[in-house]
Amino acid sequence: MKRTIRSNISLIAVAVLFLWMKTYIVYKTSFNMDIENALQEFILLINPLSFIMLAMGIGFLFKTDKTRNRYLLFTSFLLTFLLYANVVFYRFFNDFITMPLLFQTSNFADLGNSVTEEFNLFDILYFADVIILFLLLKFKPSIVKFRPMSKMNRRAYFLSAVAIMFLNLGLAEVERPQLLTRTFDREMLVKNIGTFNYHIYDVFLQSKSSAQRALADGSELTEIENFADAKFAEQDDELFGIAKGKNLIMVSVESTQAFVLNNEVNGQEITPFLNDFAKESLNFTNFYHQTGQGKTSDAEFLTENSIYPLSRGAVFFTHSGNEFTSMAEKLAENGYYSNAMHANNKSFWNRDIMYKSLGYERFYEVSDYNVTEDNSVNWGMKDVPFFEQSVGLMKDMPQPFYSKMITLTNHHPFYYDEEDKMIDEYNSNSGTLNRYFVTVRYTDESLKRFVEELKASGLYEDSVIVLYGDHYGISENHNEAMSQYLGKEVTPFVSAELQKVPFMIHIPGVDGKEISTVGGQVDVRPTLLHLLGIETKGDIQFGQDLLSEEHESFAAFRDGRFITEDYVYADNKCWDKETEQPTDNSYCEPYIEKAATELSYSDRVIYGDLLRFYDPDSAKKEE
Ligand code: GP9
Ligand code: MN
Repeated sequence: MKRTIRSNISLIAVAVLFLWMKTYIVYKTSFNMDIENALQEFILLINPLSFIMLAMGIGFLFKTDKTRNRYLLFTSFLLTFLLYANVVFYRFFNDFITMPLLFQTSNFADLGNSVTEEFNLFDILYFADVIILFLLLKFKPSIVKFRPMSKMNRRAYFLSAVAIMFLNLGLAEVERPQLLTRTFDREMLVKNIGTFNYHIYDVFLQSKSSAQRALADGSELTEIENFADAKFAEQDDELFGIAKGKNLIMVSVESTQAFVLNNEVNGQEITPFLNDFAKESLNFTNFYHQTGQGKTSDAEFLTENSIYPLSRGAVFFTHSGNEFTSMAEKLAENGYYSNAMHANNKSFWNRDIMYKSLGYERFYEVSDYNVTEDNSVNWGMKDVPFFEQSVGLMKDMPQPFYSKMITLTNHHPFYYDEEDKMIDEYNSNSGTLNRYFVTVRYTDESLKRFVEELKASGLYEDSVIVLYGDHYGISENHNEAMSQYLGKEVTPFVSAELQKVPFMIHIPGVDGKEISTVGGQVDVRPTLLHLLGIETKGDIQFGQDLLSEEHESFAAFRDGRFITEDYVYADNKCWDKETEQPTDNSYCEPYIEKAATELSYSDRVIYGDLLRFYDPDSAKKEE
């Protein structure tokens, strides 16, 4: 009896079970993953299984016990080693290993030291199952005997592995829509698809971009340089350098669309502070976001580089190893202390890595803030304490500084604490839109308090304050409620116009002014640098200074739509801005080509990592 039970334990089943259970235990003990509900827990439990089954399943193909045993042991060891490497890395960096990170050789010196300090004698426990498997195979091979399977059973084994993978991906999609195309946070990826699949996905992203990069050479850049030079809009002499030497504080205001400005809900003003602040600022009233799937990070990418983000995926993830000539870097070269402030997990949108490529000297992230249950809601720390603590940090910064700040409270699903509710919810069939007004109002209040604190600290007079909306907050899924609010149908024209976001530049001592030229986030870099008295001629930029006489009214969206002075191109139709109705397509035709050329040049810069061939000094000499 005893004998049959023993010989019934299949070696492959043992190898799978050991590694599966261990991975789950490691998830629970060595990584700090927030699990919010039973579904997430279930996903976490099953996510390593399909990969492990497939990897160990290869064992069926070996003909002799010896080679098969070696393969299974080696695979157990290798996968354990990968898991363990992540554990050690996580102890220090609170993050998972990525391929671009392994290629960032300049970080290796720091990394080596931090990693060796994180080893621990008890870590041998991570390998316990591999050791047990080894001992069993060596001394008690009869216990874990390989049981050959019939062809049909083997097929069933592989089919169930694939089925589990699809179940996992399906559940992950429910839990986090567009998980892979948007490539959110790495923690979220590991939580949903599992650590092993995550590494495969990461290798895929890496090899794809390496191939495109490898095929590129410097000659491509010349064509793009010519394009950028032809596009350059000469700065206005009177405005150039008007804010020279001042600090630059740029706030990415989460999910804030322009339609809330100077508008009411239930008779209550939605953004009283922004409405006043706009009057004291250079206020751009036809400014559009141009983001794609990378959302907030795409807005950051656009404003920093004056290059478009990608049409799929987030460039912060896919091309974080590229060379850039960002605003942060340029300001640092001009004596600024460039930094970013955002009280969220630093690896969200791969910021911890991308910010280094963008040349920020410091990233003030969640661990730099005092975040408590009380001062958090929805996605994390509330905007009021975020700004309050940020001013505290700013007081100690060397001046002039450039701080890029990102708010968080007004984020989908727009949950708020009752105590922060300053206006009533709207009443429609969309809870999202109803709550949106309340959280926008809260963020407006937080900005008001921020400016008050800057005044109290003495920083206000020495600082240019820039506010921009990162992207839409209300998607087209809420068109019915939106049309109820706007009192008109949300046609493709209205939808495109809803992509307008606030953009205001406040310069102490400079009168406010409304500027109605059509522009977008891609125009931010040259506009701001020129105000700070820094030339951008010769830089590879796809945007233009919005304050230049030569600025052309135009904003291309990442999905092929665009806006001109008089027309909106959406849903393959040309809409007349005045009548808000479709008109003859020929009015838009010349711009269709223009938008496509511009976006494709921009994509080539990213895919080919072309800025690595760019030499600013030689560009200057040629002038
Ligand atoms: C998270 C925040 C939100 O750190 O920037 O990102 P989003 O989902 O808006 O792109
Ligand atoms: Mn955002």
